[in-house]
Amino acid sequence: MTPDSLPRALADVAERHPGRHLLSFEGSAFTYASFAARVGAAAAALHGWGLRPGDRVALYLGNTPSYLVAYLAALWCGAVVVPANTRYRESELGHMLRDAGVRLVVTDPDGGAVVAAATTPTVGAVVTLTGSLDEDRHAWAELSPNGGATRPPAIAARHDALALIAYTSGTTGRSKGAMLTHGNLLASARAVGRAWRWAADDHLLLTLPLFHIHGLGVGFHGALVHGAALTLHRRFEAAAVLAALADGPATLFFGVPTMYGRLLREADDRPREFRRLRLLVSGSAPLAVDTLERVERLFGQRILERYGMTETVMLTGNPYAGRRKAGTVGVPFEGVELRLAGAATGAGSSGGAGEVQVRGPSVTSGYWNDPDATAAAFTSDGWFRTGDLGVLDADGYLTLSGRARELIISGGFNVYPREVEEAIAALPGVREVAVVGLPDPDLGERVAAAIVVAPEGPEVDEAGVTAHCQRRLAGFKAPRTIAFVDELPRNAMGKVLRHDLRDHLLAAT
Ligand code: MLC
Ligand code: AMP
Repeated sequence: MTPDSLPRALADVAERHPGRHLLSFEGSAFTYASFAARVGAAAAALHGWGLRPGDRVALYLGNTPSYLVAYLAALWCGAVVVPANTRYRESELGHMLRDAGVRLVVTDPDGGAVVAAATTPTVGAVVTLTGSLDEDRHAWAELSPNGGATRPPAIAARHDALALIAYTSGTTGRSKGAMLTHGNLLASARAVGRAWRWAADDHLLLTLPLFHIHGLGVGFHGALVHGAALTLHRRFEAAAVLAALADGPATLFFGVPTMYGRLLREADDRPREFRRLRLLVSGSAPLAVDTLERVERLFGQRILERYGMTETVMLTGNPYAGRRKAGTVGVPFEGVELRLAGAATGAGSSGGAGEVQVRGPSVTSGYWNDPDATAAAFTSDGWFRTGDLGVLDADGYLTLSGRARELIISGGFNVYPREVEEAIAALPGVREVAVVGLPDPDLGERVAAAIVVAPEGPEVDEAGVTAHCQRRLAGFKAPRTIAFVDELPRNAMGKVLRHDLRDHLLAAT
């Protein structure tokens, strides 16, 4: 029978092919069986902490095997995982813990201080994972409050039960938790796998963060449901990736456009040969045609660009065997229905484009604890509104042409201007502020702020604004361009003219 949950997928391969390789990390290797034994021990420990089906567990820790063990162990117990970006600061993490009613936080020594500051009354325990867990499987059992030696509970995960509440920046300045079931996640991983011919002998090089749907839902779930292998890196580092692709076992590599730009810079116009690689994939932000062409020239691989979203998992992709059209995000994955609705207006809209609306087995049922946001996200006939604008060509390929919402995508991380504006507006001496995205050769877009100071207030300078933002927000949300202006451009209704502001900031910097 096909596994109906993520831990079941692990247990199945571990039973049928115990010695098969699953994971490599900094010199350690894990077979499916040795990894499953760790997950079982970790599930027993989490059960010992009182974790029960439906409870929410937040993960705030870096990319290590322990992340993946804790993730599957929580799911094994039937719990719902809330992955947290490790760049988030106290208020961003605190909001997620509060909103999701998180009961248990799993972190590592680097995360301890932020977790301690962010903790909320529902959090009953904080479990801190140390590096030794990656080496010693018995250490997992000792994490249990009752000293270990408990047997793993039965797998409590179910197809229709929630697996993830994935927080994604909201237009109101606070992030919203997209609810995804095991069924949603498995449907996407399988559809993507069929499209990309993912097989058990494939090996993924994964350097994306595990807290976002790209690294977790496309990368890790894909490897797991296909009984395949992966090498995990703590972080993306261009030289290490070029070396690993040249000499290592990887057949697959997935990245955001910023990563491909950095690989090209690192390669410095010298062609490279990658030993076993068969597929490079880009997503999460628009890939420049020039980047695609240079990668093809130097690395001999035409990147397959695909499009997805936290709320929907993967939506469209260029074909594996057919024509990969530069500048497009391809055609819907199996099971995904897509339509373009009306001629949209708003920021970034372009003539003839409509809002991309989707339906399918991987699409969220809505936002946790937020019926208003859920109602607003769906049309009356049940289609999910992505907020992206697109056009379809005669062959059915989608090109994204803008966004109906004010969103900045910087290096693959999403930043909502409103959240940054609210943070800066709280700084004494700031009268008004507007935040926009400017084109950036490395990040795709960078965050820029225009500030009007209050003449009577305390002095405000660039360093002060940056320090203030970095204290309150994840570092990638802090503006990299700050301009002090006499007034913000507004229309007759008083609304900030973001296009004009963007042009002004571009001319001034
Ligand atoms: C890091 N910094 C960024 C940044 N990443 N600034 C703006 N935008 C970013 N994306 C800043 C840090 O705050 C720090 O600033 C400085 O850069 C160096 O930090 P670093 O940790 O050394 O950065 P680096 O490792 O180089 O990170 C770059 C990166 C990373 C591209 C590897 O941004 C990244 O992993 N991006 C991938 C995000 C992702 O997975 N998105 C998928 C979302 S899911 P300072 O000032 O503090 O020194 C999704 C759906 C879909 O979108 O379709 O996939
Ligand atoms: P997130 O909310 O982090 O899941 O980001 C989802 C958003 O990323 C989508 O709504 C798109 O705006 C954007 N996105 C994802 N893939 C692509 C792509 N290939 N090209 C352009 N934008 C993309």
